[in-house]
Amino acid sequence: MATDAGDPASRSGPGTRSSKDPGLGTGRRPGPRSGPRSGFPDGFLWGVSTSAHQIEGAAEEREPSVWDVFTARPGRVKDGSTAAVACDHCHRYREDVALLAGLGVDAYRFSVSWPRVNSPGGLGFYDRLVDELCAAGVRPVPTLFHWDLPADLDWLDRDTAGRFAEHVSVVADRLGDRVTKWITLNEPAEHTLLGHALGAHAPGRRLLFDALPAAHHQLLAHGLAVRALRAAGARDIGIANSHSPTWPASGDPADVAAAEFYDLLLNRLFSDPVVLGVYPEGLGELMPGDVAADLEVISEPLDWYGVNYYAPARVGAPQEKETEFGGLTLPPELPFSLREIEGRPVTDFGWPVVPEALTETLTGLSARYGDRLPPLVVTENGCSYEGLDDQDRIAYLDAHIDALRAALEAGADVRGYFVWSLMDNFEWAEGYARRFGLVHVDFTTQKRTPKASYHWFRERVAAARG
Ligand code: IFM
Repeated sequence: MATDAGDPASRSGPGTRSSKDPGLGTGRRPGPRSGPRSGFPDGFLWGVSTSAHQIEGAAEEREPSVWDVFTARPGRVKDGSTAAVACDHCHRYREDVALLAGLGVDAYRFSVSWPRVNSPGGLGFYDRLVDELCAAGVRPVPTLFHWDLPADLDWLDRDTAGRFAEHVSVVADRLGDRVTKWITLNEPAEHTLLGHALGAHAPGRRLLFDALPAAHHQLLAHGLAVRALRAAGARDIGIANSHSPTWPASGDPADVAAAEFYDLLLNRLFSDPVVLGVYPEGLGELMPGDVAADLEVISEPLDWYGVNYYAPARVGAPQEKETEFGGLTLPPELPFSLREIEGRPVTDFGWPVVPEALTETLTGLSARYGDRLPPLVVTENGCSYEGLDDQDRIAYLDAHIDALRAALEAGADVRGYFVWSLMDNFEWAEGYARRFGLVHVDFTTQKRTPKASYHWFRERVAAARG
């Protein structure tokens, strides 16, 4: 196995615990599960996340997705790369599962590629992966859609929602004897905004508000998927929605109104229908079809609600000209503008590090939805930094885990935390330039090397269980 447990990068860090390094491959340690002493409830789920298109490679063994079409167009991915090989995970999954076992996590969140499932032998890969995870004592938590839509489908078509439910039934029938925890969709907000409204992600459309049907059809697909999973006997179902607290750029009423609208569009557009069965004010009218009937489906009860959190947004009144922000080109037609959050460290991606906004997200969701909100799980949290001795990542994760604990203390019902990501991977329009992994991947040799954060996270999890 091309790992390096003896890497000097593994030996120190701000949060490094003093207990003896058990080395890779040890698996989960015996002893008490998490308990009140650590501040985390019994059964709290510790995990890491990835997605199919970002790690699997083996593109020639599956049908194309919208991302293959998008990356083939010049200039769409910053370093000109594609995910054709990525981490070659399809051929190296055993090594990657050994890394998960060595990390001592309870669960692994990965995604099932719909184009691969449509291809001969595609489901067999997930069969083998799930078997390997179960044998290693790591609970498989598949996401059923993480942006890699089959190239011949389109979220602007209502039919895609029904096709998704069929795909979900096929996957659940094959894996449901070993998989008990499921995620329907990953971040429909980003897939709508970046992929359909601003054109920065696949399928590369720049429709602005005409992208809203893509959001509605994904939400409908989510509800139909919940029904399909229940029909297949699943009892532990969630969604992974992104949430960013939205801070007005100033107290000026125009900035406050713009921030409120941004919150509606990026956060509540995706949580209100799922949790409450309603669209936020003014947005339901813009959706296609029999919206009231669809909302019944979209609000199928969930067992838990997943939150992907990275950073808050600072939002101001619209600007008169096109602006660039965080690699996005924002047209003046948008009723808001994005502003820098000053005075904070930033990741290599330029995202501000604001751990207390995770507390705000979790407590804010609890306050808004009260008894209607199922238990929360942080399904993604992480940061991009270079290097094997990634002390900045350790500091980021440590502070965010503390922020999660603060939310627990404030009464939020949070049942799990997943780091994004197990290993460096294809970061969409950024290509391989952003490294989010606990494990370094050399994309030339495919050598995996656990970073300092890998060793640190293993100890952090063990201490939290203790
Ligand atoms: O890499 C992505 C992931 O696919 C979805 N959530 C955000 C991550 C970091 O950008």
